[in-house]
Amino acid sequence: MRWNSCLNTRTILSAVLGLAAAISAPATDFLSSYKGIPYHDSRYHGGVLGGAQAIPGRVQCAYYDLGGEGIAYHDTTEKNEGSGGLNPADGSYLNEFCMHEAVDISYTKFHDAIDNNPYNKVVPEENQLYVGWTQPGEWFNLTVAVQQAGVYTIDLLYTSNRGGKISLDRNGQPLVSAVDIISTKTDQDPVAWRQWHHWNIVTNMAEVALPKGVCVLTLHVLTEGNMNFAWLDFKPRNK
Ligand SMILES: [Ca+2]
Ligand SMILES: [Ca+2]
Repeated sequence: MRWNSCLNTRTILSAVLGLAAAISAPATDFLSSYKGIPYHDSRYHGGVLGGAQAIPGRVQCAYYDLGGEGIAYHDTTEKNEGSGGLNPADGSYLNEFCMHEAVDISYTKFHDAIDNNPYNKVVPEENQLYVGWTQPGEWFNLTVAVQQAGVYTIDLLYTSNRGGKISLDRNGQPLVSAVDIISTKTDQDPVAWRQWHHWNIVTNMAEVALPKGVCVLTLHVLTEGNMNFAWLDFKPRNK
Protein backbone atom coordinates (compact mmCIF):
# COMPACT_ATOMS: atom_id res chain seq x y z
CA MET A 1 0.00 0.00 0.00
CA ARG A 2 1.74 3.16 -1.15
CA TRP A 3 -0.19 6.32 -0.57
CA ASN A 4 2.52 8.78 -1.49
CA SER A 5 1.22 9.35 -4.98
CA CYS A 6 -2.46 9.44 -4.18
CA LEU A 7 -2.97 11.71 -1.23
CA ASN A 8 -6.43 13.08 -1.70
CA THR A 9 -9.40 13.98 0.40
CA ARG A 10 -10.54 10.39 0.62
CA THR A 11 -7.21 9.07 1.94
CA ILE A 12 -6.85 11.91 4.42
CA LEU A 13 -10.42 11.35 5.63
CA SER A 14 -9.72 7.64 5.89
CA ALA A 15 -6.63 8.29 7.98
CA VAL A 16 -8.50 10.66 10.28
CA LEU A 17 -11.31 8.17 10.72
CA GLY A 18 -8.75 5.46 11.39
CA LEU A 19 -7.13 7.57 14.08
CA ALA A 20 -10.49 8.26 15.67
CA ALA A 21 -11.30 4.55 15.62
CA ALA A 22 -7.93 3.67 17.10
CA ILE A 23 -8.33 6.18 19.91
CA SER A 24 -11.88 5.19 20.73
CA ALA A 25 -11.34 1.44 20.40
CA PRO A 26 -11.77 -0.39 23.67
CA ALA A 27 -8.52 -1.48 25.21
CA THR A 28 -7.75 -4.97 24.08
CA ASP A 29 -6.20 -7.45 26.42
CA PHE A 30 -3.27 -7.85 24.06
CA LEU A 31 -0.94 -5.65 26.11
CA SER A 32 -2.09 -6.99 29.46
CA SER A 33 -1.37 -10.56 28.38
CA TYR A 34 1.75 -9.84 26.35
CA LYS A 35 4.87 -11.39 27.90
CA GLY A 36 7.45 -9.60 25.77
CA ILE A 37 9.34 -6.54 26.98
CA PRO A 38 11.18 -3.75 25.16
CA TYR A 39 14.70 -4.60 24.11
CA HIS A 40 17.59 -3.48 26.29
CA ASP A 41 21.11 -4.65 27.01
CA SER A 42 24.32 -3.46 28.66
CA ARG A 43 24.87 -0.93 25.91
CA TYR A 44 21.37 -0.05 24.81
CA HIS A 45 19.08 1.02 27.59
CA GLY A 46 15.95 1.40 25.57
CA GLY A 47 13.95 4.36 24.46
CA VAL A 48 11.21 6.05 26.47
CA LEU A 49 8.30 5.07 28.66
CA GLY A 50 9.81 1.92 30.06
CA GLY A 51 12.23 1.26 27.27
CA ALA A 52 9.91 1.32 24.28
CA GLN A 53 11.32 2.76 21.07
CA ALA A 54 9.91 6.22 20.40
CA ILE A 55 7.56 7.35 17.66
CA PRO A 56 8.12 9.74 16.01
CA GLY A 57 11.55 8.34 15.41
CA ARG A 58 13.61 5.52 13.97
CA VAL A 59 12.52 2.11 15.19
CA GLN A 60 15.38 -0.34 14.99
CA CYS A 61 14.33 -3.81 13.85
CA ALA A 62 17.26 -5.52 15.58
CA TYR A 63 15.93 -4.12 18.85
CA TYR A 64 12.89 -6.34 18.61
CA ASP A 65 11.39 -7.30 21.95
CA LEU A 66 12.82 -9.67 24.50
CA GLY A 67 10.68 -12.67 25.33
CA GLY A 68 11.74 -15.44 23.01
CA GLU A 69 10.24 -17.66 20.35
CA GLY A 70 6.46 -17.52 20.04
CA ILE A 71 6.22 -14.47 22.31
CA ALA A 72 8.46 -11.76 20.90
CA TYR A 73 9.14 -13.39 17.54
CA HIS A 74 8.85 -16.44 15.35
CA ASP A 75 11.89 -17.62 13.44
CA THR A 76 12.17 -20.70 11.25
CA THR A 77 15.69 -21.64 12.32
CA GLU A 78 16.66 -22.09 15.94
CA LYS A 79 20.16 -20.81 15.37
CA ASN A 80 21.08 -17.17 14.93
CA GLU A 81 22.56 -17.39 11.44
CA GLY A 82 24.32 -14.04 11.79
CA SER A 83 25.46 -13.35 15.34
CA GLY A 84 27.82 -16.13 16.38
CA GLY A 85 27.43 -17.66 12.90
CA LEU A 86 28.41 -15.59 9.89
CA ASN A 87 29.79 -13.12 12.42
CA PRO A 88 31.91 -15.33 14.69
CA ALA A 89 31.63 -14.95 18.44
CA ASP A 90 34.62 -12.78 19.33
CA GLY A 91 33.45 -10.85 22.35
CA SER A 92 32.38 -7.84 20.32
CA TYR A 93 28.97 -6.25 20.74
CA LEU A 94 28.06 -6.46 17.08
CA ASN A 95 29.22 -10.01 16.36
CA GLU A 96 27.50 -11.39 19.43
CA PHE A 97 24.34 -9.27 19.30
CA CYS A 98 21.49 -11.52 20.50
CA MET A 99 23.55 -14.52 19.45
CA HIS A 100 21.48 -16.89 21.58
CA GLU A 101 18.22 -15.80 19.98
CA ALA A 102 16.72 -17.47 16.92
CA VAL A 103 16.12 -14.23 15.03
CA ASP A 104 19.00 -13.86 12.60
CA ILE A 105 20.95 -10.65 13.08
CA SER A 106 23.83 -9.08 11.24
CA TYR A 107 25.18 -5.59 10.62
CA THR A 108 26.44 -3.56 7.70
CA LYS A 109 30.12 -3.83 6.87
CA PHE A 110 32.11 -1.37 4.82
CA HIS A 111 35.13 -3.51 4.05
CA ASP A 112 35.43 -5.28 0.71
CA ALA A 113 32.38 -3.41 -0.64
CA ILE A 114 29.93 -5.59 1.24
CA ASP A 115 27.27 -3.08 2.29
CA ASN A 116 28.92 -0.04 0.70
CA ASN A 117 28.80 -1.67 -2.71
CA PRO A 118 28.18 0.33 -5.91
CA TYR A 119 24.80 -1.35 -6.42
CA ASN A 120 23.18 0.27 -3.39
CA LYS A 121 20.25 2.54 -4.06
CA VAL A 122 21.00 4.18 -0.72
CA VAL A 123 24.11 3.81 1.40
CA PRO A 124 23.28 2.63 4.90
CA GLU A 125 25.26 3.61 7.96
CA GLU A 126 28.20 1.38 8.77
CA ASN A 127 27.61 -1.10 11.60
CA GLN A 128 23.86 -0.82 11.18
CA LEU A 129 22.27 -3.83 12.83
CA TYR A 130 19.53 -5.57 10.86
CA VAL A 131 17.25 -8.58 10.91
CA GLY A 132 18.24 -10.91 8.07
CA TRP A 133 17.76 -14.47 6.86
CA THR A 134 14.04 -13.83 6.78
CA GLN A 135 11.50 -16.39 5.63
CA PRO A 136 7.73 -16.28 5.00
CA GLY A 137 5.86 -16.80 8.26
CA GLU A 138 8.50 -15.17 10.42
CA TRP A 139 7.62 -12.16 12.55
CA PHE A 140 9.00 -10.03 15.34
CA ASN A 141 7.56 -7.56 17.81
CA LEU A 142 8.64 -4.01 18.49
CA THR A 143 7.25 -2.26 21.55
CA VAL A 144 6.96 1.41 20.71
CA ALA A 145 5.82 4.51 22.56
CA VAL A 146 3.88 6.98 20.46
CA GLN A 147 4.60 10.41 21.86
CA GLN A 148 1.76 12.18 20.13
CA ALA A 149 -1.39 10.90 18.52
CA GLY A 150 -1.43 11.49 14.79
CA VAL A 151 -0.91 10.18 11.32
CA TYR A 152 2.59 8.95 10.59
CA THR A 153 4.37 7.96 7.41
CA ILE A 154 6.69 4.95 7.46
CA ASP A 155 9.97 4.57 5.61
CA LEU A 156 11.83 1.25 5.61
CA LEU A 157 15.56 0.66 5.13
CA TYR A 158 15.95 -2.82 3.63
CA THR A 159 17.43 -5.15 1.05
CA SER A 160 15.55 -7.73 -0.99
CA ASN A 161 16.96 -10.08 -3.56
CA ARG A 162 13.64 -11.31 -4.92
CA GLY A 163 10.89 -8.98 -3.79
CA GLY A 164 8.26 -10.01 -1.29
CA LYS A 165 5.50 -8.78 0.92
CA ILE A 166 5.40 -7.68 4.54
CA SER A 167 2.70 -6.38 6.86
CA LEU A 168 2.44 -4.68 10.23
CA ASP A 169 0.11 -5.34 13.14
CA ARG A 170 -0.61 -3.10 16.10
CA ASN A 171 -1.46 -4.91 19.32
CA GLY A 172 -2.28 -8.03 17.35
CA GLN A 173 -4.62 -6.29 14.91
CA PRO A 174 -3.80 -5.48 11.28
CA LEU A 175 -2.30 -2.00 10.89
CA VAL A 176 -0.66 -2.12 7.44
CA SER A 177 -1.84 -4.73 4.98
CA ALA A 178 0.50 -6.47 2.56
CA VAL A 179 3.15 -4.11 1.21
CA ASP A 180 5.17 -5.00 -1.86
CA ILE A 181 8.87 -4.80 -1.16
CA ILE A 182 10.66 -4.08 -4.40
CA SER A 183 13.58 -6.34 -5.25
CA THR A 184 17.02 -4.79 -5.13
CA LYS A 185 18.58 -7.59 -7.17
CA THR A 186 20.53 -6.47 -10.19
CA ASP A 187 22.18 -8.57 -12.85
CA GLN A 188 24.90 -5.93 -13.02
CA ASP A 189 26.39 -7.21 -9.78
CA PRO A 190 28.61 -10.20 -10.60
CA VAL A 191 28.90 -11.22 -6.92
CA ALA A 192 26.08 -13.65 -6.10
CA TRP A 193 26.06 -13.29 -2.30
CA ARG A 194 25.91 -9.52 -2.58
CA GLN A 195 22.37 -9.73 -3.94
CA TRP A 196 21.42 -9.76 -0.24
CA HIS A 197 23.28 -6.47 0.35
CA HIS A 198 21.80 -3.95 -2.05
CA TRP A 199 20.22 -1.39 0.27
CA ASN A 200 17.22 0.72 -0.48
CA ILE A 201 14.55 2.75 1.31
CA VAL A 202 10.85 2.31 0.77
CA THR A 203 9.72 5.89 1.18
CA ASN A 204 6.23 6.33 2.56
CA MET A 205 5.60 2.60 2.71
CA ALA A 206 2.32 3.38 4.43
CA GLU A 207 0.51 6.00 6.45
CA VAL A 208 -0.86 4.94 9.80
CA ALA A 209 -3.01 6.60 12.40
CA LEU A 210 -1.60 5.99 15.87
CA PRO A 211 -3.00 6.99 19.24
CA LYS A 212 -0.63 8.21 21.95
CA GLY A 213 0.84 5.57 24.20
CA VAL A 214 2.66 2.27 24.24
CA CYS A 215 1.76 -0.41 21.74
CA VAL A 216 3.33 -3.47 20.15
CA LEU A 217 4.03 -3.49 16.42
CA THR A 218 4.53 -6.82 14.69
CA LEU A 219 6.40 -7.03 11.40
CA HIS A 220 5.32 -10.08 9.42
CA VAL A 221 7.21 -11.57 6.48
CA LEU A 222 4.40 -12.71 4.20
CA THR A 223 6.08 -13.91 1.02
CA GLU A 224 9.50 -14.66 -0.44
CA GLY A 225 11.63 -13.82 2.58
CA ASN A 226 15.31 -13.15 1.89
CA MET A 227 14.84 -9.55 2.97
CA ASN A 228 16.99 -7.65 5.43
CA PHE A 229 15.23 -5.12 7.65
CA ALA A 230 17.24 -2.34 9.30
CA TRP A 231 14.78 0.27 10.52
CA LEU A 232 11.35 1.79 10.21
CA ASP A 233 11.21 5.58 10.28
CA PHE A 234 7.97 6.98 11.64
CA LYS A 235 7.49 10.62 10.73
CA PRO A 236 4.51 12.88 11.39
CA ARG A 237 2.77 13.38 8.07
CA ASN A 238 3.56 16.64 6.27
CA LYS A 239 6.63 17.27 8.37
CA1 LIG B 1 17.32 -18.30 13.01
CA1 LIG C 1 15.10 -16.19 10.15
